[in-house]
Amino acid sequence: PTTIYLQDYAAPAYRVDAVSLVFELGEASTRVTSVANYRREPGVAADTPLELYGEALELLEVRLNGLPLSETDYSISDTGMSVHNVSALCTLEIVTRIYPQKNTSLEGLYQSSGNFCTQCEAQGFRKITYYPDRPDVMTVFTTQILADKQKYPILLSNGNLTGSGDLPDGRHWARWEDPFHKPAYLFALVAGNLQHVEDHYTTLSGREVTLRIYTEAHNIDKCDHAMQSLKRAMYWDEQRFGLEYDLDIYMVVAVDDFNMGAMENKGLNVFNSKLVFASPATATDMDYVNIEAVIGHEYFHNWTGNRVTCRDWFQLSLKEGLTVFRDQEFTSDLHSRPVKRIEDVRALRTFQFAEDASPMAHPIRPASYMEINNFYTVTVYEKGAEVVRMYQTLLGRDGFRKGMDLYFERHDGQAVATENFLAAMADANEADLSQFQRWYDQAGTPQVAVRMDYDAAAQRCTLHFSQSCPATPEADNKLPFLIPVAIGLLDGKGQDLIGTQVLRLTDTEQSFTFEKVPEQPVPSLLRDFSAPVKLNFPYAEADLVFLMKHDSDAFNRWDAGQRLAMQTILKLLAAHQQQEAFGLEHDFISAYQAILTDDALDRALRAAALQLPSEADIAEVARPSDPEAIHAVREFIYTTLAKALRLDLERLYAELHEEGEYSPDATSIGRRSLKNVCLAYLGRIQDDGIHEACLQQYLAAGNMTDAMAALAVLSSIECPQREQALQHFHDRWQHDSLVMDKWFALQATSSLPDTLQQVQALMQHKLFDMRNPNKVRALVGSFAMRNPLHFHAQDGSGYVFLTERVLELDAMNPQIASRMVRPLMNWRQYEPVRSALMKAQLERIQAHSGLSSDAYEIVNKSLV
Ligand code: BAL
Ligand code: ZN
Repeated sequence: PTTIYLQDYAAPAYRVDAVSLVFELGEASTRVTSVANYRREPGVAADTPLELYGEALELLEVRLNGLPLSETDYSISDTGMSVHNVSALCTLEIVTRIYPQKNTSLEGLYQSSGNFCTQCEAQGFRKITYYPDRPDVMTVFTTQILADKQKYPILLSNGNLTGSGDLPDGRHWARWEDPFHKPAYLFALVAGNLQHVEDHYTTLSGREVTLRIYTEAHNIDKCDHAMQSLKRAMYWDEQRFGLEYDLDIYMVVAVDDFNMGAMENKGLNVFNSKLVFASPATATDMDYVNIEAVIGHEYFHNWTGNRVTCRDWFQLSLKEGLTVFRDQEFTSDLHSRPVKRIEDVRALRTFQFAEDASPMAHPIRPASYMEINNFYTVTVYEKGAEVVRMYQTLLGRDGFRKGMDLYFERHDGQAVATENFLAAMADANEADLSQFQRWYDQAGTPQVAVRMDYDAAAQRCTLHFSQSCPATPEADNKLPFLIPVAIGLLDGKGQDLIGTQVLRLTDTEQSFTFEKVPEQPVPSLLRDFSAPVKLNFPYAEADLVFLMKHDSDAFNRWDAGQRLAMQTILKLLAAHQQQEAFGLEHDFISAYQAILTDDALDRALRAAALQLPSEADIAEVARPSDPEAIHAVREFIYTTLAKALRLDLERLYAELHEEGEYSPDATSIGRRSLKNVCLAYLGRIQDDGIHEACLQQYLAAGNMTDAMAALAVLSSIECPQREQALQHFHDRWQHDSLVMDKWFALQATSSLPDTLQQVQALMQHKLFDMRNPNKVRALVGSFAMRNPLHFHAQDGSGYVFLTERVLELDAMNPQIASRMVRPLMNWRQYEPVRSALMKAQLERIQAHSGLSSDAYEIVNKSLV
C-alpha cells in the first residue's frame, strides 16, 4: 500500500458537467452504464490524460464522444483508468459489470437482506464505475434503475423522481435527478422490497417536504421515533442556524448490513437499522437518544458536508467535527445539557485520549494516510467536534453563528478545506485565530498544569499555567496551542467569587492574576471541559469533595468526583501491587453517600456521579497497565460502597421504581438511570435476594432499558437467575436480529471466568453471522473492547482469539477487520507479559499474506 500526502494535493484537471447512470440490476450481476461530460480546466495542458478511479470492475464497453475507444487510447490498472487524447469537452460512456451479491466489503453496491443498497463514502463509488471519485469533483447526477418489479418494487436514488414505468419483461424502471452538485461519495441507490412510513414538514420559508423512512415490512412499526427525530432536527437547524432543507423529498432507508452508523447521501440517507428502529420493548433509553442524535447528524450534513463539502479526504473533520458538534448541540438543547456534556467527555477521554496516546495518533486533519477508511476516527469526529466547540467558547454563541453564516455565504456549493472554516470564523468576528490552526496540524492531548498563589494581604490570587503536548508520530516537538480555559473561583461557602471567565492560554507558561479576592479560593478549572486537554491541579481530597458539593458548573462537579475516584483507585492499585491490605476511607464513602442521598440533585447527574472511571480510563493512567489488578480494585470499591450504602441504595431503588407508559424524555431517562445504577451497586453484594430482585426487574420490565439493566447485572453473577433470564431473553427475541445483538454483547462483556469459551460457543450460534458487522461488533467487538479483564487474560487467549477473527474478517470486510484489530494497537502500555503477547499477535497479522491495506496500515503503524 502507498501513502498519500496532503501536501501532494492537486486540483482536478477535468471537471464533470453532468453524469447519467443506468443500473440494470440482476440476480447474478449488475450492468452499469455511465455517461459523463468532462471539461478540461483552463490552463491544463491538452495532452493531460483523464484520470478515473475504478476497483474490482469488469469493463465491458468504453466510448469517447460516441465512438469506441481503441485499446491504445486508454490504459487500465488495479486502481483505475487513464484516457489519453481527450478533447477539452468530451463525453465518455463506460459500461461495467459488477457483482453486488458477492460484495462482502459493504462498499459500493451490495445486497443486504436481499435488497440492493450502496455505501460510497469514502471511495466506494469506484467499485461501481470508472469515475473521478474524489470529493472536489462535483456534478449533477441522473440515475436510472431497472430491476425485476416483483423482487424490487422500490427503486430509489438521490434527488427527485422524474420518471418511472414498466418494461415488457417483468422489470420496471425509475429515473431520479438530483439538481444539487455533489461528489460521488454522496451518491446512493436502493432497490428492494420495502415499505415506508411517510410524514411531512413545512420549512421556515413554507416549502413542503415529504419525509419517508423505508424498511422491510416487519419493522415498519418501529420507525416513529426516527421520524419524529427527523422533524425535530429539521426544526432545530432552522432555529439555531437558519438552515432549511432544499429538496422536495427526504428519505431514510434502514439496512441490516452496514459498516458504519449511517450515511448522509443527498436526499437518501442509508442507515444501519440499529439507528432507526425503536420501540419501548426493543430499544433502550440509550438507543432512543442515539437514534435521535444520528438522525440529526445525518440531516445536519445536508449543509455541513453536502452543500459545503470537503476538498479532499484530509479535510474529513471539516464536515465530521462540525456535524458532530451540531448533533451534540441538538441533543443538549432537547435534553439535559450537562448530562450530554458529561457523556461526550467521558467518551472522548476513554477513546480519543487513548487514540492520541497510540501509534495511530493523528491530528484532526491528518497529513498522510494509506487507507482513508482508517481515519473515520474518534479524533477526526469527536476531537474535531471539540475543536469546533472551542470556536464557540472563544467567540461566543453569536460570534460562532456569524462565522457559520459567513462560511455558507462564501462556500455554498464548494469543496473546501479546514482553513476556509477557520477564515470564516476569524473574518466574521474580526478575530486573529492564526494560532488556532495548530489544533488541525498537531496530534496529541495537550497537558495543562496549573498552580495557584494566594496573597492574603494584597487579596490577590494568581493562577500559573504551563502547557505541553507529548510526542506523537507526526512530530516530537509541539508549538503551544491556543487553549480556552474556563475558570471560576469558589469561596469557603462554595459561592462563586468571580463569574466564569474564559482565559486564553497561548504560551507555554502563562499567569493570570485576580484582584480583590478576599479569601483563599478553591479554583474550578476547565469548566464545562472548555478544551480537549488533560488538566492537572494539585487538589487535596477535601477540595475535590468540596467541589463535588458546591461547584456551580455541573460538569466540574461531576469531574471533581472522577478525580477523587481516580486518586483513590491509584492509591489502591499501588497497595494491590505491594500486596497490602486495602480499604476505603470514611470521607470517600461519605462523599458517595452525599450524592446518593441528595434529592435536590438532578437524577441523571447523580447517576453519572455514582459511576467510577471505566477500566479503560484507569488503564490510560495506571501504566504499565495490569487489567486484572484494575478490575479487582474497581470492583473492590464498588462492592465496599454497595455494602456500606446498602440501605440508602435499597431505599432509593424502591423509590425510583415506577410503572406506567414508557417515555424517553430526559426526566424519565434520569430516573431509570439512577435506579439502575443502584441496582448495579446492589448486584455487587452476594445475596440471593438481590439476584432474585434482578430477575424480577428483568421479567416485569415494561421496557428494554430496565430489562437490559437487570440482565447486565446478572450476566456477571454465577447464579440460577442468570441462566433463567438469559434463556428467557433468547426465547423471547430470537426472531429479532437487532435485539439479539444485545444478548450477544451482554455475554461477551461478562466478568465470569469462562467468558471467552462462551464467546467462542456463541460464534456457532445460528443467529451469529461474521458477514454482519453489527453481529461482529456485538460479540467480537464487545469482548475485545469492553471486556478488558478477559480480553487481556494473562495467558494471551483473548489476543489469539481476536487475531483469528481479524484474519477471518479481513478476507471479507477489510473495514471491519481494521476496526477489530485496534484493541491490540496499544500493546506498549501493558505490563511486559501481556505486552509481548499482544505484539506477537500483531506480528502474526502483519505476516499474513494478502492482508488488506486497511489492516496493514494499523498493524504496521502499531509495530513501528
Ligand atoms: N459520513 C459518514 C457517516 C457520518 O459520519 O455521518
Ligand atoms: Zn457524519
